Amino acid sequence: MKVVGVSLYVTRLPLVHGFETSSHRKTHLDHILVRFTDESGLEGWGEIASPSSPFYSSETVDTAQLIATKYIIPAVIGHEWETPDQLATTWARVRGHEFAKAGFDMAAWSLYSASRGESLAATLGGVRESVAAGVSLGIETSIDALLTEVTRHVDAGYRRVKLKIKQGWDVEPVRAVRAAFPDQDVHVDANGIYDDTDETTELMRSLDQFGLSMIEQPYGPRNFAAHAQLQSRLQTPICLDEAVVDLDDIGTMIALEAGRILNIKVSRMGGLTVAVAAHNITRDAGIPVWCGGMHEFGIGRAANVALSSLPGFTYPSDVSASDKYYERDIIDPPVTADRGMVRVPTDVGLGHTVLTDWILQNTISHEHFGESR
Ligand code: OSB
Ligand code: MG
Repeated sequence: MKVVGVSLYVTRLPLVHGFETSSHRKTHLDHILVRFTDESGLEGWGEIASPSSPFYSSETVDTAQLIATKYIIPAVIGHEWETPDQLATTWARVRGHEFAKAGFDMAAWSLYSASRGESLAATLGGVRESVAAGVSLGIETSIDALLTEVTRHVDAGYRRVKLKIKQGWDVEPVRAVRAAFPDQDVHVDANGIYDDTDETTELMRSLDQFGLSMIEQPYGPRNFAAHAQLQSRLQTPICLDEAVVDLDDIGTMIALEAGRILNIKVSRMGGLTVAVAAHNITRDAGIPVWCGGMHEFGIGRAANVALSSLPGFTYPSDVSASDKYYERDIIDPPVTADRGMVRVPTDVGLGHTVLTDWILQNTISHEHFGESR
C-alpha cells in the first residue's frame, strides 16, 4: 500500500464537564485528526490526542504539528508498505513525540484493516465482543460534588471509578467515596504529583485501608526506583502510566518491580503497533493491563475500544461512552456503554462513520499534503 495524501485537522470540542487533574483544569480539547488516502482512494483516520499544554507529557498540540509536518508526513507519503509496522519504520528514528506518532500509526491501522475488509479489532487480534468500561473523574470543588459525579456514573453501570488525586485532595475524598460505595471497584490516579518523601509513603499507606484496585502513577514519570520502593511497602498494586512510554520502560518496570499493573495508552506509547507489543510482553510477564485514555474524540476512542478487545486487557479500560465527554462526537454512531459494557464494532475499519462535515465545522486549521482526492 502507499499513502498518497495526508490531511491534518486541528479540531476543537468542548467537554460536557470540566476536567481537573493534579496539574490543571480543562474545558475543551484541541486534537489533531489525521486522514490518510491511499492510491486506490481508501481512507484511514487517526487522532493525535496530545493535550495543548506540556503538563501530562512534554508534547503539545504545537509540537505534534511541527513533528508531523516536518518529519513524519514527508517520510510517509509515497512509502511502500504492507503492514502498519512497516510504515512505522519511517518515523522510528524520531525520538520521543509518541502522541504525534500515535496519530499516524492509528491512521495506518484503520486504513490497513479497511483494506483487508476486517474490523480494526479483528486486525489487531481482538477476541472480545464487548469491553468493560471505567470512568475517570476529575478533581471537584467539594466532596459533595464528587459524590454526585460518582453516583451518576455508578448508576449508569460503569465497572470501575477512577478518582484523580493530589495533595490536599486524596485521603478524604477516597474515604467519602468508599463509605458511600463500599463494594465499588475504585482506584486513584495522582498523575505523578507526589514527591518521594516519607510523608508520601505514609499517605499512600493510609490509602491501603480502602481496598483500592490500584494507585496510578504517584511519583514523577522517570522515577521507577521510588515506585519500586513504595510498591514493596503497599498492599495496593501500583499502576504505571506516565512512566512507560516505550517497550524498554516495561522492561525496567518488570526488572525493578516498580508496579504490578500497566495502563497501556495508545497515545502515550506512540500508537497501536507499540500498544499491541506492550500487551504481548505484559501478558507473557503476567502483568494485567487496561487501556487508558486521553479524552479522545471518536477516532481515538474507537482505537481504544478495539485495543481493549485483546485478551490481556483484563481490567476495565478508560473507554467511557462519547457522551461522558462530548455533546456530539465526530463519529457516527457515537461510542455508547450499556451497563458499563462497550460493544466492539465488527464493521470494517474503525467501525464508525467519520463525520467529516462536523469535523470541518469544529476545525481551527486544516492542512493538506500530497495528492488531493
Ligand atoms: O492520567 O489517565 C490519565 C486525561 C488526561 C490526561 C491524563 C489522564 C486522563 C484521564 C482521562 O484519566 C481518561 C479518559 O480518557 O477517560
Ligand atoms: Mg493516568
